[in-house]
Amino acid sequence: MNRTLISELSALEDGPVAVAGWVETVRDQKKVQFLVLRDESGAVQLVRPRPEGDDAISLAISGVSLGSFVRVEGQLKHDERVKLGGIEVKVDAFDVVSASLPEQPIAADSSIDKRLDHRFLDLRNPANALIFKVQTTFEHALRVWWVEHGFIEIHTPKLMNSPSESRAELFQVPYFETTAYLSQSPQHFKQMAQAAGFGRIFEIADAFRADPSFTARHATEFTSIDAEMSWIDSHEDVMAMHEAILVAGFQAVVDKHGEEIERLFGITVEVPALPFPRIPLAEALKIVAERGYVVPRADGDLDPEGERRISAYVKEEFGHDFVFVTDYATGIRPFYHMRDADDPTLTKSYDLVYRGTEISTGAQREHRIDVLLDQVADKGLDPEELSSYLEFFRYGVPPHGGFGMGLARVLMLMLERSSIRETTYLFRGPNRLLP
Ligand code: AMO
Repeated sequence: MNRTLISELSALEDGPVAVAGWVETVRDQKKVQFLVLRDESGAVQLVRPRPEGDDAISLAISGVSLGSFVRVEGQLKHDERVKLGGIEVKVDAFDVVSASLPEQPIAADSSIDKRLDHRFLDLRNPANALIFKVQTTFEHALRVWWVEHGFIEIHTPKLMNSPSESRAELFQVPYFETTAYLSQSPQHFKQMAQAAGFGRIFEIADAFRADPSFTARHATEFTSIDAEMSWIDSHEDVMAMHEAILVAGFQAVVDKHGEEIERLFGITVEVPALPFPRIPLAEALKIVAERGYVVPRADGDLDPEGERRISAYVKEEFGHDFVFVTDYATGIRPFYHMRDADDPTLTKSYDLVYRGTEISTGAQREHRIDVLLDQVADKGLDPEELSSYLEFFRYGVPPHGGFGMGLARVLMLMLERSSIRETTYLFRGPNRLLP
């Protein structure tokens, strides 16, 4: 008999079915044995009246350890009195396909570190699995949007011969006779695609940062959502694309998982309204200062508290969870950001802040080689080290811009989880290389 997914049982008529999954609970009573069986789609109650003097099936049920994977054949019966979905399966055959050790090493209230040590068990929790169903839907919606708008998907190398962002937070790996760097961002290669005449590209892939911090939003390896497009007039065109893909992604998540998210997390995901508010950085700093918080950073950037405060303001004023903070000062942006023609102390760039946390950086890039070389010099960088990147611009590149966005941060904030450890399949941090 073919296996039926548990979620599909309720639509079937009473009769024979086969189901398979892992044993979540057993109530081994004298007269009747009850189990809850869970698979990737849901849970169902199994029931077996205990025969006089037991038999092979009742002994197998009594002996099965929680978490074991089993295959069951039986009779599906609709019965309103059954709390779990109004159905149950009366067991005819019970096969322990892969037994679990008897003691479960984690419980729902174990510490996050302990849970991550046994992540495969942690992910059996339907709420944790839901995060990755949401992730799939979200990424798919972004891809669909990009494909429908003529973007090409690229896969760029993660082994590099030069740093992709800055010399800070750089992983070095021995590479035959030389040293390679793990890619911190596909920045160089997404811009190369503009020189290649691809027009519009995206990539969803790993990025690596040797960042020693232990915050809720930093990992040493994370999935970066990147896009880059040619023939823009300013960073405004990038922001317009950026907010459009987010709306598409959120809409798909709400449509497909809204109810389950409410049920398992007790929260309502809302599709953000267009356009997202935009506030120049200088104004954002002024707003948070007027509201009692002077950002204590010499470089003039927002700090995490400043991000929380500007988000709180935007929520109050505009009822919005997102804000594009724009026009960052040249001193706190990388050399490749285009500077404002009227005010070269500013860049044509933005950060996207969602519910108080930065989720993305975007900008128009400098595509004019002479200006780019000036900016490299201005930042005190070595043009020799950047020679492969600079080469792209010597044969013509259209005006272009794009953004990079951390996937796990978006999910953490969307689903109101406490850390990207919860929204990353397998988290990597300074103290974690396992599992
Ligand atoms: P940036 O360095 O701001 O920009 O990174 C973009 C986004 O990537 C995510 N991110 C991280 N997520 C988890 N752990 C980390 N250690 C980490 N570092 C960054 C954040 C961040 O907003 N090349 C530019 C982007 C561009 O201009 O296209 C870049 O990498 O969500």
